[in-house]
Order: sequence, then C-alpha cells, then structure tokens
Amino acid sequence: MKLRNIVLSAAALLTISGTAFAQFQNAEKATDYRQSVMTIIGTHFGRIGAVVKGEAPYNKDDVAKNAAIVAMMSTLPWQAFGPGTEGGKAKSEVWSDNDKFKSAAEKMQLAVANLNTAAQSGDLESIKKAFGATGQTCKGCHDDFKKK
Ligand code: ASC
Repeated sequence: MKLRNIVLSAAALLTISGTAFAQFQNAEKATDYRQSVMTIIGTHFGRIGAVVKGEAPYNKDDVAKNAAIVAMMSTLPWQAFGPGTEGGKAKSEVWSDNDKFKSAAEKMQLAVANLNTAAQSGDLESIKKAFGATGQTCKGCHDDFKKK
C-alpha cells in the first residue's frame, strides 16, 4: 500500500470515528490538544506556502507529503472544541454559534482535501490556487472564532 493511500485511509477513518476520540480530561487538555494540532497544520501548510510564494523551490514529493499531513491533521481539531472546553484563543462564538463554526470547519477540510489532491497531482498552478482557497478558509474561521 502506498504511503499516500495509508494516509488517506487514516484520514477517512478519523473523520468517521472522530467523536470516539472526543474524550479529554478537562478543558485545558482539550485546549492543548487543539492548539498542538493547529501548530502542526500551520507548520506544514507554511512549508507549502513558502513554495507557493517562491521562497522555496518546488519539490513535488515534499509538497505532496506536507499536504497529506495537513489533510490528515485537518480532521482532528474539531473534536477538541466540545462542550465545556472554552478557553485558550477560542472566542465564545465557537460554542454560542456552533453551527457556523462547524460549517467553517467543514469548508476548511474540503479546501484542504482539494489542496491535497492538487499536491498529489504535482501541478504547481493547481497547488497555488488550492493553497489560496485554503488560506481563505483558515483566515475566515480565525477572523470569526479566534481571539487576536
Ligand atoms: C497559516 C496560519 C494561518 C493561516 C492563515 C491563512 O499558515 O498559521 O493562520 O495560514 O494565515 O490566511
């Protein structure tokens, strides 16, 4: 089995069984978890960003691996925003306007899946487009739901 297929299978499994992992001892552990996942997402998304902005050379395998990591990680933060986990940099609207938050989370995951498809195909122009679209979903959700 190719690494990419293993990653995609793992991502699908985590999406389906996400709620089964929604068990945190307390709000602080949930906050640590979601911030850690976001840090990893930001790191690997940023590495693709450096290529898209021309600050780093384009290497197909590197971008494909970074995108696969972002795709898998993109399924993880949301289960750590459960009831009673208010805190960290999350605005109270995450809980008071939870449908909107969930919809923003879904948009991000879709955009990331498209970015991953583009990255696996190795077409830099599609990668650039998908990267921009993904960044919009990051920013949109942060504007509404993340404290400055
Ligand atoms: C990142 C990061 C974000 C988003 C956002 C996109 O790498 O840490 O919060 O991209 O800047 O607009």
